[in-house]
Amino acid sequence: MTLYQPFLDAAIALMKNRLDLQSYPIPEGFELKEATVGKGKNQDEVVTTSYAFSSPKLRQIRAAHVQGGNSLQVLNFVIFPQLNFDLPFFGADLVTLPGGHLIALDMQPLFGGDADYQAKYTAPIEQIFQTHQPHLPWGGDFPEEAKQFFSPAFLWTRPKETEVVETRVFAAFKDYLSAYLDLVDRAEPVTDSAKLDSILQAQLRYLRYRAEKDPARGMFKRFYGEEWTEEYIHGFLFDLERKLPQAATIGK
Ligand code: DBV
Repeated sequence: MTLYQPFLDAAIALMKNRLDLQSYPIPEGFELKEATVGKGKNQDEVVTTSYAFSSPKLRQIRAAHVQGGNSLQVLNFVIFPQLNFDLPFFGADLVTLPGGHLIALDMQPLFGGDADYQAKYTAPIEQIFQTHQPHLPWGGDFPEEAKQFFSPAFLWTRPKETEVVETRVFAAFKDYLSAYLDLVDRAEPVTDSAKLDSILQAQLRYLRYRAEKDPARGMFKRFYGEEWTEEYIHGFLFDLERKLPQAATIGK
């Protein structure tokens, strides 16, 4: 069992329990992708598998799981709400590279600068953040321009020990996802057209940033080539623009 498989299994089990989960299409050629990397005894298979679902309030729930041996494991898991809800995104970037572990876990705000919004969506997870943060210290340097996309409950950490990932990070991941599903339960659809437009603009801002700055782009290009990588990023990982305008008609 690889490092992040239990995270993926737990997330899917929890969501099956709590959501009316439907399947979401994964473009052909992206469900499973393999490459052989390295030479001689450093040779390894890198396998990337993709998962996707939707629910009545959540437009796309998707995960990319990269498995390439002990020093290359990634689970990137993001939930994009329907455009008629002002819910934050659920964002988890769990990364293990030869240099160590890098963990980003958050409910990423649509309107990071808005105090009322932060109160509505960060206050409910403040307690969970306080529980986990002492064991998962701040991971340091962080792209300045990315800050607007994170909440005050952002867990950003670089654990030295794999055991910390297996225990503390795993616990935090399950707590954050469970708290997110509580927010989803309570969420009411937005009907005001100005508000709907601001949600659409905020989703596009987030999505364009992530697609443009995807830190995995270099890795994917090396493994699977440029064409596959760009199509994976824009056609699956961050697909909202491709899904417009249908996605924007929901609730209207
Ligand atoms: N990151 C993704 C996707 C990945 C992925 C879709 C499927 O958004 C993996 C794979 N993240 C990934 C990898 C690395 C990072 C790093 C492979 C290591 C890159 C490398 O060192 O070569 C949070 N992820 C990071 C970093 C941050 C994040 C801050 C360090 C980047 C750096 O050092 O430049 N998650 C990431 C992020 C946002 C987010 C920037 C912004 C909204 O949600």
